Formats: sequence, C-alpha cells, structure tokens
Amino acid sequence: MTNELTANSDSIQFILNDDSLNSEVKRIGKKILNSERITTDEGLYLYENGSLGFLGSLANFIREKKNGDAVFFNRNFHIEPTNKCVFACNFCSYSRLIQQENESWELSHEQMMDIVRKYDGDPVTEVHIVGGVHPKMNLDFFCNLIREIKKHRSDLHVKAFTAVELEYMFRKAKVSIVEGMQKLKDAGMDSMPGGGAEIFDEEIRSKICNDKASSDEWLAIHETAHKLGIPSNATMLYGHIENYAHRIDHMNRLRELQDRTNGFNTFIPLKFRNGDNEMSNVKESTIVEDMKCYAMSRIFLDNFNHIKAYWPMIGRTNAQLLLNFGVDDIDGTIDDTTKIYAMAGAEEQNPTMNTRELVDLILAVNRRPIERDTLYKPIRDFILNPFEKEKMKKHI
Ligand code: V47
Ligand code: SF4
Repeated sequence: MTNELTANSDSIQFILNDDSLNSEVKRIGKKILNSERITTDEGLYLYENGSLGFLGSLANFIREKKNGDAVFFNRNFHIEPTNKCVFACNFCSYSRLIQQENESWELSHEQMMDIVRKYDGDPVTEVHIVGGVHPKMNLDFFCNLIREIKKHRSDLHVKAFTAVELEYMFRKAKVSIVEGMQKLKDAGMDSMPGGGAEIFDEEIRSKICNDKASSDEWLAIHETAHKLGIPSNATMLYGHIENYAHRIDHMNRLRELQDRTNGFNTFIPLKFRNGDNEMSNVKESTIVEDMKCYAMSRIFLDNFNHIKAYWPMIGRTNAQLLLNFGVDDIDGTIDDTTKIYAMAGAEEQNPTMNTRELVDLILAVNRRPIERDTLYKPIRDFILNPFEKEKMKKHI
C-alpha cells in the first residue's frame, strides 16, 4: 500500500491514544477497530462528534480490511425508457423539465433494442435500465424487452427497475410482488439497481416524494427479490431536508434487511442536486459533508461489502477523494447514456469515460483498478495486467 492517506490500525490506535479525543468517540472507535457492530445511538453519536479525519481513518480501515486497495468499476451503459412519470417527487428534475419545456421522451421497444445493438462487439457487461414511471410501459412490455435483449445478447447482465417502478408495474398488472418478480426473473432480469429508496423516514419521505412506493414497500420488494435469488443495490438520497438521525435510521433499516437476506451488492449514497427541480431552494451539501456521509456509510453498514460513489453525480475528482473515505467502487463507463443527473445540475453534463480514463483516474490516487462484473466477480486487475506501456504513454 503506497497511498499516503492510507490509514492502518496502527495509525488509528495512535489517534485513539490522543488524550484530547472525546472518551465516547474513543470507545466507539475501539469497537469499530475490533470489528464489533455499533448501535444506531453510537452511529449517531459518532456522526455528530467525530472529526472528518477520524471518520475517514475508520472508514478507510474498514474499506481496506474488506477490499484492500481495490477500486472496482464495470463497463456498462444505461437505457432510460422515458422521463414521463406518474409521480411528482419534489427533488426530481424529470417532471419539472417536462412541464416547463415539454422536453419529454418515450422510447419504443425498437429504439431501446437499437441502443443495445449499438454495443454489439463492445465488451460491455451490463445494461442498466431505469426511467420514469410510465402508465403504458407495463410489466408485459418490459418482460418482452428483457427477453429480446437476452435473445440478442445472452451474456449481457440486465440490471433493471427501481422498486418504485416495480411497485407500480405490479399494482397495475394486479400481481403480487412474488409473482411479478418471478415473471421478470423468468424473462431474464438478473439484478436490480438501488434507486427509489430516497429516505425511509416516513415524515421526510412524505415531504419529498409523497405519492410513490412507501419505505416498507421498497424494502419488501428488495426482500422478495433477494429471496428469489435476484440481488440488488441500495441507495440513500442525502443532503436535502433530512438530518443525521434520518440517515442512520435509513441505513439501519438496510442493515437489518441485509442481515436477513445478504442480497445487497453495494450501497450508494446519492448527493441531492438542486438544479431545475421543486427543491432548487435547498442548498446542496458541501464536499466535507459528502465525505462524512460516505465515511459513516462505510462504518455503519458492516454487512455491506461495497460502497459506491456514482461518479457522474459526484464528479470525477470528488470520486477520487472518496476512495479514501470508505468507497471502493465508482460504477462504470456509462457512455453518456444517462440524463437524470445532468438535468439536476450534476458536475458531469455528458458522463462518459472509457476504460483507460477510469483506470487512470484510479491509478492517479495509487489504488488498484479492477474491472468487475455486476456481481463483483473480477474481470481484470489492471496492476497485474496493465495496458501496454506505449499505448499508456500515448494516452498520458
Ligand atoms: O431514486 C433523482 C436519484 C435515483 C435527483 O444501483 C437524484 O447501481 C440527486 O438509483 N439529485 C435513481 N439524486 C438513480 C439510481 C442509481 C444511479 C446509479 C447507479 C445505481 C445502481 C442506481 O436518482 C432516484 C433518486 O434517488 N435522484 N433526482 C437529484 N435531483
Ligand atoms: Fe418519477 Fe423517479 Fe422522478 Fe420520482 S424520482 S418523479 S418516481 S422519475
């Protein structure tokens, strides 16, 4: 390990021996160092009283214990079937833009297959399908789409639909969660992304996204998916009107579910962006708050193997920084196939990085770039198997 910011247990022990450190923070820190689970009260206390440096050191310690200096990424592209949505979440830039500028889209089955065919011969491993909740794009429509994608390219992992989209689809089709999930699985759906979780606290949820799937429904859909052998991700929309206690409560509900199913692959904190939505008056969080949030996620979610910083949303440089605050995954190449964050004012207006740029980004902070598949099976270790030197030089 060459990274100068890297903390090991010795350096944390050194911090813990500092007499000026708050004794309760010290006690909780020791628990974490001994791999003991912290309670929600302890999590909240640490969040409120731990310094950024201390939280970062603890998070980095856990990150390196679980994943060494690896940074995972994959080669993927997105399909956003539509930005029309029956719901009206206040933080979402999709619905606002439609009302203001009539900038809506609705892709046909063939248009989506054209996107898939564009990647023929390209070594992408995953298609990520998420969009607005459209009344006409129903369960059969999507089962047919997935079947055709698999028929065209059986090796492509289909990661599709937030629990919010699924709750609506199943309700309209009058099927239970198990029946709906089984249909999608039979069609070829391999896993689920983590969107739609927002903040589970019912009071905050009612203020930011009153009309969509409830927290209990979100959790029930993921639990059912896991039981049917469909793994998923989990997210948390942070940095708006919620506080630290709401974030700890959110993560605690996920930690409890993960204890039961072990079906979550990764946790993705999503920073609220205030561009062009009904919450544009809410100030965005600072990078210091972002780093604390990622670090606390790594510390609290002891049964999650991975913490992901979604680089199109948080930005490339911030994603690099976060690799020292618990993050071990920066998502994928994306290839400018997602619009939702650009519309909400994210750093990356045309998010695309080729594999070489992603690898360089990770090497620049002395970490180990590992291309993975969706389920974190390593495909290529770029330290053991680097790009050829002359090509690398040309690129630099
Ligand atoms: O649920 C919407 C978020 C999510 C805004 O699982 C916003 O690998 C910030 O979940 N500011 C959908 N966030 C995207 C998502 C996702 C993204 C990348 C990878 C994965 C994965 C999942 O986007 C929504 C919502 O929480 N969102 N508007 C906004 N203004
Ligand atoms: Fe619709 Fe999702 Fe936007 Fe909410 S966040 S309005 S469910 S697209």
